[in-house]
Amino acid sequence: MATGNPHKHREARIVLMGYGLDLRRLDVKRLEIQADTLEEVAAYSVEHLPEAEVRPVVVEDAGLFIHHLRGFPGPYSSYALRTIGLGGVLKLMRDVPNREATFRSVVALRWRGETRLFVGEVEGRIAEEIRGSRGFGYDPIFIPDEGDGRTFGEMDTREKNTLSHRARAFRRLALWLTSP
Ligand code: ITT
Repeated sequence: MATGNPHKHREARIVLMGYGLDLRRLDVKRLEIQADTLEEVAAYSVEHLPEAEVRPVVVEDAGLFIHHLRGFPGPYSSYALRTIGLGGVLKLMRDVPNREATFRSVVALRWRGETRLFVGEVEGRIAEEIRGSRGFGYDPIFIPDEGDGRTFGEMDTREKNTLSHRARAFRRLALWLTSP
């Protein structure tokens, strides 16, 4: 898995371990284009990785889509985090009753000259304030609908993996790899 983010690798590795698959981290900077869909970003990244010529490689592109903001930051999630940060997102959502959001993950596998995409999503809502210090990125402001009201930032990795967009996408990848 080519990623500069060790949290993402750790979460994905735990999911794949459950299927008897080993996921090593390639600490290379993946080429990240700016595009309107996670699918385009993930596919472009994996298709421009020299390592993908010699072994199966995955990259994952994730994003938080806030419904009231018509899907912003979506594919621009890392830019938004670097610029306005969690505080800025909460400010945009101040006194907004519709707090629904979708976290999406697109995993692109490059193997034997072909690209295959696996998608995972989780529905939730944006918290009123920052809660929890676990996880990374938007975890302290995302409350999954199927949880007990805690943010991802208040859950350990195992709990986050029962619900998360990333775990869902990587489970789909694992099922595809292990199906006869
Ligand atoms: P790589 O591109 O090197 O894989 P990244 O952290 O930039 O690592 P993404 O582009 O996929 O990963 O993520 C876009 C942004 O969304 C980035 O700011 C992440 O911190 C954030 N993000 C992604 N997955 C997340 C998750 O499970 N929980 C919270 N924030 C997440």
